[in-house]
Amino acid sequence: MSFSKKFLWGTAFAANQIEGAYNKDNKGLSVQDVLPKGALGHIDLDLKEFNIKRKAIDFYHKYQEDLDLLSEMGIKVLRISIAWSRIFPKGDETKPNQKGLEFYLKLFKELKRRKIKIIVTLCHYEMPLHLALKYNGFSNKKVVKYFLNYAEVVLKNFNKYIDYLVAFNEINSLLHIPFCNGGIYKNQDDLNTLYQATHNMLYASAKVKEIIKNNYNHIQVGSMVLAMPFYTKSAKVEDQILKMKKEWQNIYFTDVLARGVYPKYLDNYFLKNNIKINKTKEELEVIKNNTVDYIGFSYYMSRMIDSEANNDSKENLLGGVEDPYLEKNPWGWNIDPDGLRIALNQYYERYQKPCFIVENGLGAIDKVKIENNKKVIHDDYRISYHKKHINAVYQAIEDGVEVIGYTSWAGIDLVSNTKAQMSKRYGFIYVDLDDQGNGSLERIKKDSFEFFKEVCQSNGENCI
Ligand code: BGP
Repeated sequence: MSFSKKFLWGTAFAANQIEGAYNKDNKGLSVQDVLPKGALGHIDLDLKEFNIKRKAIDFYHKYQEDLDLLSEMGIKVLRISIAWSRIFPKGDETKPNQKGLEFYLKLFKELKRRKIKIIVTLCHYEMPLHLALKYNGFSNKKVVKYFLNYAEVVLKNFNKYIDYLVAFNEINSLLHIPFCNGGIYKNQDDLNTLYQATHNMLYASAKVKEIIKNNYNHIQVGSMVLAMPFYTKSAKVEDQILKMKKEWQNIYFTDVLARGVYPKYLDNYFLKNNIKINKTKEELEVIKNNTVDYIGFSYYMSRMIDSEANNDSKENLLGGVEDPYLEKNPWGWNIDPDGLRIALNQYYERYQKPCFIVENGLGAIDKVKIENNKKVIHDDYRISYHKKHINAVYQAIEDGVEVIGYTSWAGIDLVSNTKAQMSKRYGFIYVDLDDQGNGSLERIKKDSFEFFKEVCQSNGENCI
């Protein structure tokens, strides 16, 4: 058995983590511009603190050079996101910013010319700041209207370039990073506000699918959730019950998107906790009739849970306790390739829809060395991470799971989301930039560049 000839190998990134040029060509501020320490940090509305995302790796000006390198690697697909605040600087305007559209048109044309397929994320953790401050983000249905207007503009202008689409990045992380994900500025601990926002986003996602189905049905629409299988610390029944409940909190997003109905366990959770959500009949109809074509998800790690401990650690977004059986990266994220096989099997068994791994990678500290007058980065740890995870995908395919593709996070070093650090590096291509914003922005191929090139060329054979 081998990977199907149609399997899509590629890489992924998000506008706010690479583009920089945060106020160029009429771009408005996004929630990212006021998160100087990343998604888990505080909000700095005065923009007084240094925020590396405003500069990032300057993809806005260097995209040609970067696409040359990615083409050399032989990727078949690239997942990009569009910065909403480049198209609608404040978010509630009626007419789009032409300069923003021009930038993405250039980018799409370049990708087409290079025969690279495109996955678009409409909102990857970067709502226009104005929508967060004035309307409290997605907790307000007006923001759904503005988002759908933005989605229609993107689709009208770029539909012929887009192959796959997801509306929101890691929609399920809203409960954990509400400001970064959904622009929830006020009442971040209020369950009504949070669950109303998740409903509004689930509806908006289904509505985008409806627009696509009716007008641009060559585009496949997927979910995009943060997958994180849970293991229990012990075989005790209390741990198993906790696992079930924790999974509900995560899986209900794909349950709604893939099955088109709210699961009973969630309705009951709302009743029990006196959570009252405004869901209209029309919205529920749209959700019912516009389920996703594939299950897109990111996978970084699994988590261990323990009914006798506090499982609320925020560092990895979904919480949990220390897992003594797994290696970790320097940020404490578990390294668990088998967890990816488990996640793939769980999604496929539950929905029988093809899966697409749209993010998977290792954050690590890389060192540049000089050898024979050449700068080199020996990142064997990253090669090993991807090799094992791709092998796990292969095993899942052997188990019977249908998988569309694998886009690594990320082809090029970029600013980390949770910590806003450059030193947490993910790329196969190094970028000379440190956490304080110093550096020439030079791009240097790491050892993993050749490895992933071989993955693309051999159709994954070097990992099985
Ligand atoms: C996912 C996000 C990405 C990315 C990745 C790694 O949750 O979709 O935007 O950043 O995690 O996380 P971090 O950058 O915090 O290491």
